[in-house]
Amino acid sequence: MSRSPTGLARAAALLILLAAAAAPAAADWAHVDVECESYTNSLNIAGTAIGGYQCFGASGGWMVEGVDSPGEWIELEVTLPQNRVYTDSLALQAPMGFPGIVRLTVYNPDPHGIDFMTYHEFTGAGFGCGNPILWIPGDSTLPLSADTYTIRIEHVEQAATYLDLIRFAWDDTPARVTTLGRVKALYR
Ligand SMILES: [Ca+2]
Ligand SMILES: [Ca+2]
Repeated sequence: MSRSPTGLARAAALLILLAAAAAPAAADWAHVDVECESYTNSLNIAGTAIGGYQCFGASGGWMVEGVDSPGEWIELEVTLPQNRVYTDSLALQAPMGFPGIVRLTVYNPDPHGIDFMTYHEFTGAGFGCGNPILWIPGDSTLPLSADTYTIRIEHVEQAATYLDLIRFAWDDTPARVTTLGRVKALYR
């Protein structure tokens, strides 16, 4: 049995199409960053007062100091551009060798209820300029619609925390859908 050149070309095209459909798409992560020093509200209970801490090594040149007692928090606004499953990470510092936990809560503005929480568990590597700023991922994902949210970052346990930046990231890989109609079209 022989195939016409056109038939061979169609078969080759089909194989290429199927290979493309089967190949895993490389992740293309997009993100939105919010500087912690842009906080709009805060609660200080004890210890050092909450305020800006200037440091050339920090994102935007500033961090937030004084989030050092359980129950203390800062609040910020973030606008998420798409309906996505987001991951969040916090850039922070804490005293060398001290463990700590910070909770991030996402409030839907209307109605103003709690939508999601993630916990960030870390061990400090020193704080102040010249010490590393750690990226600590949240412990769960955040399926959120495109909207403006209030974010609360709250001290839960132990180590004093210097807060630098929040990053919300999502996989922005374009969908590559191969429909049955496209495959059939090759044989018409
Ligand atoms: Ca404090
Ligand atoms: Ca910052």
